[in-house]
Amino acid sequence: MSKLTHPDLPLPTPRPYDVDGLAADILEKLTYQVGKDTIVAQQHDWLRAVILAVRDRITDKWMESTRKTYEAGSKRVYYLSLEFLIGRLLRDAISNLEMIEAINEALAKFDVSLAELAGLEPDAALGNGGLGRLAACFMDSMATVDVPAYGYGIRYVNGLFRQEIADGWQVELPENWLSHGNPWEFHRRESTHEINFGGKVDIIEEAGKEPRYVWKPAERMIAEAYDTPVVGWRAKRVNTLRLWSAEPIDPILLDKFNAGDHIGALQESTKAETLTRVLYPADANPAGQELRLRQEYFFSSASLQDILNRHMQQFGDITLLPEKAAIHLNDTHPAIAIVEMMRLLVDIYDVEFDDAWELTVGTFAYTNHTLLPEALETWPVPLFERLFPRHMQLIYAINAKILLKARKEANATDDAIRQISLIDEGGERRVRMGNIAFLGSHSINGVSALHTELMKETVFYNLHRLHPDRINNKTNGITPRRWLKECNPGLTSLIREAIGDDFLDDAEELQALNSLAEDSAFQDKFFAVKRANKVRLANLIGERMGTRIDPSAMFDIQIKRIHEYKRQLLNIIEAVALYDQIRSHPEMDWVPRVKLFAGKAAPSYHNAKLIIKLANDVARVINNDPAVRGLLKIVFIPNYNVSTAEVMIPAADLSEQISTAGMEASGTGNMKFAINGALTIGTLDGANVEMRDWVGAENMVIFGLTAEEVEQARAKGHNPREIIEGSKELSQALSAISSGVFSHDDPGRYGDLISGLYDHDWFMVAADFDAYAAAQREVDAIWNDRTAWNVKAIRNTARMGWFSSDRTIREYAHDIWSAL
Ligand code: NBG
Repeated sequence: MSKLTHPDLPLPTPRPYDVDGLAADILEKLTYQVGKDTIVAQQHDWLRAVILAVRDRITDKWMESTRKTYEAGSKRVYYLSLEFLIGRLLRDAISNLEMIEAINEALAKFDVSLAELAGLEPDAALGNGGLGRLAACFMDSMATVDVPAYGYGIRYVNGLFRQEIADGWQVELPENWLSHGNPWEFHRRESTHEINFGGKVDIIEEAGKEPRYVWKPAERMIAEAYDTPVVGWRAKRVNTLRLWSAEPIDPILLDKFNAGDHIGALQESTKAETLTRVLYPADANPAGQELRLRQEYFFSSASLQDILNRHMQQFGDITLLPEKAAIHLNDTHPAIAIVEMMRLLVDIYDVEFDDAWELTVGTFAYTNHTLLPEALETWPVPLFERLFPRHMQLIYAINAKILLKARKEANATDDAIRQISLIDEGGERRVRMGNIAFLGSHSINGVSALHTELMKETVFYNLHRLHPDRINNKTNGITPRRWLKECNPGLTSLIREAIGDDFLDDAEELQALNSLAEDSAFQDKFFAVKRANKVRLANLIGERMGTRIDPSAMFDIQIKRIHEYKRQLLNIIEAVALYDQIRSHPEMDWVPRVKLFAGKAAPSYHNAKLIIKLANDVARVINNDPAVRGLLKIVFIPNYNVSTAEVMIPAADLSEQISTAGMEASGTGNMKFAINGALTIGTLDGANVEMRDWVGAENMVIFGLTAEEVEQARAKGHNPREIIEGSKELSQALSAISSGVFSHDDPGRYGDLISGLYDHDWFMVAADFDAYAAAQREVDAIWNDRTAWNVKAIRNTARMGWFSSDRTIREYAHDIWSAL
């Protein structure tokens, strides 16, 4: 038995949590790790010292957790994700370790403020949007509910781009989150794996034996691990986020260097460095470039080699894999891991092909995050073959096996066979990653009830018929630590005062607030907290943009990636219509509103970038029109990220969740707003549907076409022109935009955008406009009855506990991973 299974060697004495012990430790880190004297230390030095001191305490628990997992021979969960949108870690870690006060006091001894230091930490933005943030919430919840887990991903040097707004347009700049180093991570120079690309496959035939296939790659590099420990609530468990970085095998080719080719000498380094340099900035649509495919394989292969090594080291029996490891694919991005698993099992571990397939399917599970058909990744066969010749052979072999079975056992029709195949043969032949992910997994889940049902009817129609037991639903959730406790300390202390601390361990205990919803003293306090959060946001906007907003106005917020299906355009057009109304009817009692937008557009997504420009153009005109008398203000906050969300969400009165029904798989921002006491205006899309079930239809404002109605309208071809001409408000707003009222400098700027609405209106902006405008006036009416508004807001907080990612993770652990 190895030392790993008999850990009788001692662990160090855990680090102290008392104020003096902490202060001594921080000072020690500052001196010996950062190398600074207190009298010259800058804020960044203190930040580093504090992080190192906090990390030590996490590390103590990490060792314990790891030993526990080894000793118990527990099953481990491996969450493979190309994105982890983590944000800042310091406050989160201190909160989960329950040492906020102690650290505050310890730092006070040096006259240093924790809040100030925490604000200096860069955001780790290794993700685009919902999918990446979900992975980060899941890391927190897996540690919290005590699932032994590893997150596996890429350590991008440049995370999601920094967005600046120049003359109203989005400008992308590199984000360098590592510029001051990353004190959270441990660089594991010993945990490396070789990753190969290209070349050819040799077939070695010996009499009486199955032929062997030997991949002779053309390119080789190294994947090196960086580990960040992730601590769960009350430090119950610490798991590992392991991010891979590419390194050259030969950092410098000396023969080339000596021959005077100084640039060529570095070519291996450059190649490796490029691989893990940037996160692809496309959200919910495929990046489609060779480098992206290389990234996908690079991290999948490194992770699988790592997983199999660990498994064999501990259990010594490859057939135990499904019992001891659950590998989860976060979308199709790591789907190539299924083929890589087959390669490792068949070629390296000498497992029979059919047995290897059974082990693979038993181990893998896949979450689908979007129905947009164009977002299901596919790769041209020639590209795939060039980079992964052995994998291509395996794909053909798997495909033959599957199609034969489908024909024989399921009597699949020719058309069904075409849809099931791993290769798309219509036109240029392409490898279908969605089909690989589905067929190589024992569980395929959607992320909301509606999305899961639509998956069965649309993108996976034939695959679902072949395997009717595989698709299941796991409605998304959010971690209530970051998205309630830490981002909204005011509300958290109010709730603790009112109902005690149980909700901190089980968010569903928030239900106890229901009995206080009608209590006017509680309403006043709830309102006061919201007001303070709005002041905080107003200050941030003042500082960052020099724009003044009035905290007594309604804060109406839409923050998320900019996408046509998310319909920021609908929101802007409604603002234009409202602007018109306010000017034409100055006598009416308009509700003062601030409409806040933030979000990034994929750099290549033309219409999304135009929508950002439109928001800014409209804002400039409306905000400067004295006839509006400040009743309507529009603000586009640049560079939306996790930290900005943490300030905006607690300050929201109204949450805009207005996607075209059937198109938003779940949404998770919707949950964050509602738990912080915002009312939702939204369509019956994604998780909004289940939110309505939980918070009650009377506490949300739902409008617009249902998914079924959208489907019907598209099928029968609706007539948007007629709809627009039938709505005076809408046609006026559209003609103002398209005639250049908001773009004097370039009157034709929005011509195409608006004529798209007349011509096809794929996203049902025109079709839903009247319903949306009416819903907004309903919102105004509720706002005018302050008590009614407060009651609804409180009920939102009280009834959102089910949307905790702890609940989601427990469901994954029970139903998919068998890991609890
Ligand atoms: C996104 C969906 C969201 C969903 C998140 C997390 C992708 C591909 N999908 O609706 O658009 O909330 O995933 O599941 O980014």
